[in-house]
Amino acid sequence: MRSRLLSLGILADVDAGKTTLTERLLFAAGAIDEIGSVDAGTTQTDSLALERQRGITIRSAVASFGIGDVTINLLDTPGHPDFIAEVERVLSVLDGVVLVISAVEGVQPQTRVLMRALQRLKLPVLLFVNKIDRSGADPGRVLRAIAQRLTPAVISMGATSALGTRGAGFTPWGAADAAFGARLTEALAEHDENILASYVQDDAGVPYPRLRRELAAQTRRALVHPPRPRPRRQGNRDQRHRPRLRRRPLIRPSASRPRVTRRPAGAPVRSAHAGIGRRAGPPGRPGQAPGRPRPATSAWR
Ligand SMILES: Nc1nc2c(ncn2[C@@H]2O[C@H](COP(=O)(O)OP(=O)(O)OP(=O)(O)O)[C@@H](O)[C@H]2O)c(=O)[nH]1
Ligand SMILES: [Mg+2]
Repeated sequence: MRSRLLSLGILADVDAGKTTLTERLLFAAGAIDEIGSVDAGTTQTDSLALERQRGITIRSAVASFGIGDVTINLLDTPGHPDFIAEVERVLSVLDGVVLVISAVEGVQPQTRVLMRALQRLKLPVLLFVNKIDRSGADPGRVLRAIAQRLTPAVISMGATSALGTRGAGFTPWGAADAAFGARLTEALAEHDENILASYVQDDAGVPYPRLRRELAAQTRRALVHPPRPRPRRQGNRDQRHRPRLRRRPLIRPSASRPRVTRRPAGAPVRSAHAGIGRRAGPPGRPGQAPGRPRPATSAWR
C-alpha cells in the first residue's frame, strides 16, 4: 500500500513545454504506454476539447502514478497569463515545483513572476531547461540569466551535447567530476556549517554521497532563498486541511504583461480567447502572431 503523497507542479511561461514534459514523465514512470503529443492533441493532461484543438493548456490538470510507496500527483498548469488564476489555484497543494525554461527563449517576465511566488511560499524548486534540440538553444546563456534574474543559488547538474540537433543530449555529472564536487561543496556550505568545516579542514574534500544527501535536504527546505516561516503540514495524506497561506494574490502579473481579469461567470472561454493557440494562425506566440492584429489580451476586462 502506498503511504506517502507527493504533489508536484509543472510551471512555466507559455509554450515552454510543460505538457510535453508531463507526458514524458508519465511515460518514463510507466503510467502510460505511448507518449501523446500536444501538436496531435493526444496528451493526458490537455483533455479539454478546446485545449486539444488549440494545442494550449487552459486548465490545470492532474495525473497520478505510483513509485514505490509514493503516490505522485503531477499537476500540469497553463502558461498563458490569462489563465494565471489556474496556477494560483494549485500552488497551495504543491509539495514541490519543476519550473520549465526554454533553452531558446530563456527567462521570460512570466518566469520571474512565478519564481517570486514560489520563493514567497518557500516551495522547493527544480529548474528544467527544455528544448535543447531546437536551433538557437543556449543553456549556458539561460543559466546565466537564471543566476542574474531568478536566483544566484543555482547548481547546474550536468553537461549538454549536440545542442540544436535531434541528437541533443544531457549527461549528469557524478562523483568522478571533481569540479562539480567543488561547486556543490561551495554552494552547500553557504547554508551548512558542517560542510563548510569539512571543506576547510579536510584536504580530501567532502565525500560525494554526503554532498548529494545535503543537496537533496537543502533543495527540500528551499534553502537557496532567504528563510521564511511556513506553516507546518499536518501530514501529507489530506491536503485539504492545509492552512491557507495568503490573503493577497500570490502571483502578481509583471508590468510588461497584461493584468489578468476574470471573465464574467458563464461566459464561454472560446469567445474570451479568440486568437489564442498555435493552430489558430501563423507560427508565433499565442495571440502575437506576426502579421496579425494583436487581439485584446483579455476579453474579461
Ligand atoms: N523541439 C522541441 N519542441 C518542444 C519541446 N517541448 C515541447 N516542444 C513543443 O513546444 C510546443 C509547446 O509545447 P507544450 O508542451 O504545449 O508547452 P506548454 O508549456 O504546455 O504550453 P502551454 O500549456 O500552452 O503554456 C509544442 O509544439 C511542443 O511540441 C522540446 O523539448 N523540443
Ligand atoms: Mg501545456
